[in-house]
Amino acid sequence: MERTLVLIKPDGVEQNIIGKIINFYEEAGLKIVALRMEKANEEVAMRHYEQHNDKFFYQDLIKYITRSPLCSLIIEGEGAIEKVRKINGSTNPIKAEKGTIRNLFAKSVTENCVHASDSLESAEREIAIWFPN
Ligand code: IDP
Ligand code: MG
Repeated sequence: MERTLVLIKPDGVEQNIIGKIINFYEEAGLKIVALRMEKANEEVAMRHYEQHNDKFFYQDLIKYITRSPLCSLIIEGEGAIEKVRKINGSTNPIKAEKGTIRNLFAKSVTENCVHASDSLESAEREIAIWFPN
């Protein structure tokens, strides 16, 4: 069964909407198969976002993702990668489709509440980063 890595980012945890966010995935018939909560350290954050290390927003992104606890989840289901990306909505909340998590809860293009893997390869890579055991 397909698996994807989701992060409820620090702004999502700070807004007290972990439960609301998880509900979106469960309502879509997806299964939460692993869940952790931790304050990410810089090394893990940098590995997770290594493909963005040349972007203008990279420093802000690392600072944001490490500032307070986040929730990491492995979510399983048929077509889970695409389904979760759709539920999350576009990166920029202004462009996010109505009813998506980012449309409802994201504050800005950086502080957009959730992360989800964008391919089978990144799901495998990201699950190994956040769930090394
Ligand atoms: P994604 O999270 O929708 O896959 P990516 O392009 O992979 O979006 O970017 C990773 C994260 O970096 C975004 O979720 C957001 O937090 C941040 N980000 C992306 N683009 C920008 C930008 O133009 N300005 C500031 N932050 C950005
Ligand atoms: Mg991405």
